Amino acid sequence: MTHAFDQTPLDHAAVTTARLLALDAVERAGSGHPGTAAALAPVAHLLFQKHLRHDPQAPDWPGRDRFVLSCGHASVLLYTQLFLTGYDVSLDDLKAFRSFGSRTPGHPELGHTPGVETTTGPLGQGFATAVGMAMAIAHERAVNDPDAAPGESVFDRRVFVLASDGDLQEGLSYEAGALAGRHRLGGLTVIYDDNDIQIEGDTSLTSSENVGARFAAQGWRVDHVGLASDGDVDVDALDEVLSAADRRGDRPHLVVLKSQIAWPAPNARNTSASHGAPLGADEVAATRVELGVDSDPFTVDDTVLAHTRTALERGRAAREAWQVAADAWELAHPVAAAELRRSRSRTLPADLGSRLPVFSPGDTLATRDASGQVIQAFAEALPELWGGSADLAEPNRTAIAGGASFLPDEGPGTGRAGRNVHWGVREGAMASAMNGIALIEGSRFFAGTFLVFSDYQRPAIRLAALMQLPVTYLWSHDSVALGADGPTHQPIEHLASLRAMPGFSVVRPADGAETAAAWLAILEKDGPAGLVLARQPLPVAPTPADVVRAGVRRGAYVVQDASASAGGSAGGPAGGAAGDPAEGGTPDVVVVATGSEVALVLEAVAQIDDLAVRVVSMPCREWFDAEPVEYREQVLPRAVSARVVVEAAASFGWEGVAGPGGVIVGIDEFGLSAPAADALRERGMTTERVVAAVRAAAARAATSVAS
Ligand SMILES: Cc1ncc(C[n+]2csc(CCOP(=O)(O)OP(=O)(O)O)c2C)c(N)n1
Ligand SMILES: [Mg+2]
Repeated sequence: MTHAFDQTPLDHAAVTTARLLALDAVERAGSGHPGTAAALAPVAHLLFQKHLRHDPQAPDWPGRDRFVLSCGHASVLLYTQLFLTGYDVSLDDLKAFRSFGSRTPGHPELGHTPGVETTTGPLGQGFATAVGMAMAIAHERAVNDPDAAPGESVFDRRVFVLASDGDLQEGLSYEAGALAGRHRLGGLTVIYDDNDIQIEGDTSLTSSENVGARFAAQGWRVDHVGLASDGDVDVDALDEVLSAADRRGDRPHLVVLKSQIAWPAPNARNTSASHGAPLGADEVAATRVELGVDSDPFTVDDTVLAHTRTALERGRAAREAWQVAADAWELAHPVAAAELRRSRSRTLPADLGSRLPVFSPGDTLATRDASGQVIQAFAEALPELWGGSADLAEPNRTAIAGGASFLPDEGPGTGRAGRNVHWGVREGAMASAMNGIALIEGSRFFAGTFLVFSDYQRPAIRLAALMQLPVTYLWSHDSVALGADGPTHQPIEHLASLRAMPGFSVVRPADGAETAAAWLAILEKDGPAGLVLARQPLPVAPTPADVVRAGVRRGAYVVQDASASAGGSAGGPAGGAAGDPAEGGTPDVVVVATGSEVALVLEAVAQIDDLAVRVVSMPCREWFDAEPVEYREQVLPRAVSARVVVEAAASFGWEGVAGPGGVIVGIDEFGLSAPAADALRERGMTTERVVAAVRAAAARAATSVAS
């Protein structure tokens, strides 16, 4: 038997208050998105007062359900609920909506506002992030509490999403919806605000699809809720379908909810104009009349507030009850509990570094292969490590050997505790969902594809960087050296474009030893990073392991130095360089290379015996830039203007490292279809070109000194 939300007059008053607060906040800010916030106030009230399990005073409580406002433009809808239910968001915060330094920014931003679970605004992202949250929750439950009855585990948490037309028009929602359906993510509920309005007008301008049928075809349970007789959303009917949908459901749930944007504003309702601009004082006043209230802006009646703040008591009670169950689980599962505490606190086992596979000078292997081996080693030590690839697990080397496939339990080799996620050819949804997985906190997750297809992931990478989420991309096939698949598959501009993104680390190791060190550093630094991996075998440089480990962590280090006093005799491996990279004195020329080009450079400079050439490997510019100036000066002395940078990719962005006297050996055109050796030669990745560049840089420096 279902039961409708027993709305009291106080609930109605609370919804009216929420509607008007949203309109008032937008008026005061002079900008914002009032229409949807006003129309959906009853929906948000229903969720925050009844369906969402949350404690406003404990916004980080791990047992809470998650709410994702995918249509982030309606942020004031969320802020209003956060204020009314008793989060650390005040009426003054609502008055400061969209202003500098406020807790109530234009779009919800993680870390800005207690109760905001993820940054949203780029349409489609919140929806796909929520799919990842539901995946991570299902995984965590299966790992830790597989025997609990459905709905009875402390790990059962639900994810609620509000999505708009734009969210579901984005192709990303197709990918993410398909994944949620395939994985039968019962903990996911999406309320689709089917208001037939978007910025340019009626959605019939752009869409004729049956959205509900689309999701049903993807395996979702779909319900439809029409308008109430007065034109408001039918919150009772919504409550019924939410209550009826099995809380322990074995399918994600979409509710196609009819609404009228800006209802009940008498003139603005149902107009696209109400989407993204203040309604105006007259229309807000008319809305007050429509609602039968005669109040000043930002008025909140004490009895209304007392009513909405009953959420505090309910939240506390829910959390305490949950805590009792969580304590019981801990007592019964001490080992798993200790692991969970460790992984949620983002602590790594102290001996992790000693578990890394060792790659020694003389070994030759592709960095993607080295990464694959590191994954196996880490998978043993880190139960929280899981990952997958967008249908490229083999070429990306992302499979965890012996790990099951993350799927509903469908027989041997499957199950939600599975550590290998098969994303299908859905790079975008994989990336967005990885953000959601990271937001559930206990996991360490990696996602693989070819570097060239990072373009499909960029919006999610950007959000990961903005939120500083610990996501790890594994991008293999990192240059024209992937060969005969040709220019469509050969990345050129990707490294530069990814490096241009603030807060994201692009890590391109030179060989197996650097790859192992890079993986460790990525986990230790615990921020958003992409590990860029080569397909072709590469020799491990003759650098001592401790130098590599320390140097990679710092982003750049001297791989080989040359003694200036020796008049250009190559100094050999930088044995003592960890402590004193400048040991060999000031070089004539510094050559900086990343990834596969380090080996190329070492080969090239072996042919130069009349100049003191230092070779610097720079696997991560962002990490190097964060080092103290003294270290950077040691590695790249300002006094040496003769610099060469070598990277088999667009030269764009290297000017700062090369300096005015420097030479950049890059590839500033698309690649070509040819075996690796031919492709490299045709695009100028040759020892001859490197040698010529070193000589040119040295000559330039000599001229500028002379002049
Ligand atoms: C990826 C992306 N493209 C464009 C926008 C700009 N934008 C914000 S809302 C919106 C569409 C509004 O229509 P709808 O999603 O139906 O929201 P409603 O007005 O009904 O709340 C657009 C194009 C955006 N936020 N994200
Ligand atoms: Mg709309």
